Amino acid sequence: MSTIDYTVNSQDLDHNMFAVSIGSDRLLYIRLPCNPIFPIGVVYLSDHIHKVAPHVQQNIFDLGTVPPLDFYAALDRAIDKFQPNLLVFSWRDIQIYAPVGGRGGNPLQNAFEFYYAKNPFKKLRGALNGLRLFTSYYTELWRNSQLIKRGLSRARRYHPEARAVIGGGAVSVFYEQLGNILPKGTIISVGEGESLLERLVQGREIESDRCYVIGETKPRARLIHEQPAPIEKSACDYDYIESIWEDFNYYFRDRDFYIGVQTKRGCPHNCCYCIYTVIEGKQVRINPTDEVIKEMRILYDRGVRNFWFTDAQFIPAKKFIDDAIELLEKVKASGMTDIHWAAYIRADNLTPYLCQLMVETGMSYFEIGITSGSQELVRKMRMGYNLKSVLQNCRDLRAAGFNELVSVNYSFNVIDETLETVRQTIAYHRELEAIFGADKVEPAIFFIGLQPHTHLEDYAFKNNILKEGYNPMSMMPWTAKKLLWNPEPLGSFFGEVCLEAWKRDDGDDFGRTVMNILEERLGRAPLEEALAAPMKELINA
Ligand code: B12
Ligand code: SF4
Repeated sequence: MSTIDYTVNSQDLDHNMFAVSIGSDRLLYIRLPCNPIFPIGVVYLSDHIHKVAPHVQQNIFDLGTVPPLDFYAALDRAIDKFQPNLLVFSWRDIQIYAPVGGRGGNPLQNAFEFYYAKNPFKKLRGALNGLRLFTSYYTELWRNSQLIKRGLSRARRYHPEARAVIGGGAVSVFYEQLGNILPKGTIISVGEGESLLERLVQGREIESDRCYVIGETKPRARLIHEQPAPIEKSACDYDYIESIWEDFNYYFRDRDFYIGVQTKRGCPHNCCYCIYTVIEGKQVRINPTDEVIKEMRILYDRGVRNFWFTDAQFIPAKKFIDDAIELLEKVKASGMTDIHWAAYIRADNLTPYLCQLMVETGMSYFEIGITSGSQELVRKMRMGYNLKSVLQNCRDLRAAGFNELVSVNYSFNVIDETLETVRQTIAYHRELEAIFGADKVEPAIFFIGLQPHTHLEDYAFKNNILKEGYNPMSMMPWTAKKLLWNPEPLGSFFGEVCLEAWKRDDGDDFGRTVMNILEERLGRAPLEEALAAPMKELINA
């Protein structure tokens, strides 16, 4: 049940008993502790609720801006001050496997030292650092569930009927597992939260939304695959946001922050390891460009110069090239000439004109998320990329004057990697270096963190790597080894190459060192081989 039910005595009325549901009208948004990334999710949610239900009182409290020792006391203060009857918790991220220093050091290095090091001292170092990471991971989970419990009981001092609802990126990925660690009665939301919150403030039923209530309902089968509610997005009213958020200026004081602006939702692709396409849905919904520009202008006038288009993909497919062009033409015409922007961009969906616009409007950072330089593997991973077009588009981008850093994401050993496909990836990478300049191309070596509800998870079941019912949130070393995807027979080889790279390098140039070691050991395939996908492989894929 989402609402407070007041049953009116039927004798007072001419007709039978009926129930009037009163919606929540004091919403406190609590962004759970997180590295300081602008909390665009709660900003958009509160903006939406203000537009559809202006009578509702709202307040934003961001634990991302609070020092850890003060978390509990600051939460108490925020609740005592605002006295909410609905606690809207937003949880951004849980998985922290990354090739860079994360909250617990360099998780990839720790894990690889523990799993693959032959030197016992290194193995021990990996184990100790891994233990630190393990402890901080479980402590964070426990702490967040404590914050939710504590917040709820504090709010009930003022409103005994107060409820908690939780959503955000981390919740969308792990909605099934989080039901085991959060308090009964908490509403767990999957994906976009606008329509659910709208229902909660309007006192409507919530069963048909993408959510479930711990202890009362079970998540429906395939809940995550349900389509999000269609919502037409308008420019965020930042004057209103400032009025409900005491620490609003935190992200505006330091000019280095990239402030999120969403230009569309959804991704039509099927990349085997990716869950965005399920969270946001396959149907791409474009936000009206005038509204996007209006929002950027509001932020610009407040001094913002760095924007992150937070779309799952800024140009999800060829048919959205015109939308990207329209948006960037309007950015250009708006006179915001000194801005920088970044986004996830599929480099196969560019045209020379779009490249020119990207450079002219201040695209300052470019990530090429191809995962592998072998066309054969890219197809097997269902990524739908044509690597030849990516190269051509990169040439166009360079010709348009792009001279900034390019990060190329490689995840080795996802599906059917062989030494030959590694040699192809090296060839592809060297070609990108030839286009942009070796000093401008940074290979970012990732290993995929396996996520639930993906094709890769199915593949792991079918190949007996994981068993149904495994816990995707587990960091127990034997499960974590499988989730930090690097299966044998090549797993130990990559483990050893990475260890060698960390030994040679002080950590700043890890990706380049890995590429160099791989080339020293395996050599380089001819580029044509990397770009070709043999038919027999496609049939088997
Ligand atoms: C853009 C993005 C980034 C950008 C952010 C740039 C910026 N300045 O904002 C960058 C590249 C920096 C980034 C980094 C990371 N990211 Co990221 N990122 C995304 C992405 C693609 C979009 C997030 C976003 O802003 N969306 C737009 C806003 C409006 O949506 P939102 O915040 O999710 O909020 C909506 C809903 O979640 C919901 N909602 C939110 N809160 C609540 C609360 C309630 C009660 C309800 C009902 C609903 C609700 O409603 C909101 C409005 O519709 C998502 C994937 C995705 N498609 O969602 C991953 C995602 C959030 N990232 C993720 C991760 C893990 C990371 C990293 C930790 C990766 C890493 N290992 O280093 C880092 C964090 C770095 C750091 N410093 O800590 C994960 C988090 C889940 C998890 N696996 O743990 C996601 C979900 C991707 C994934 N599937 O794994 N990321
Ligand atoms: S294109 Fe990007 S967002 Fe879309 S499914 Fe593939 S990896 Fe995910």
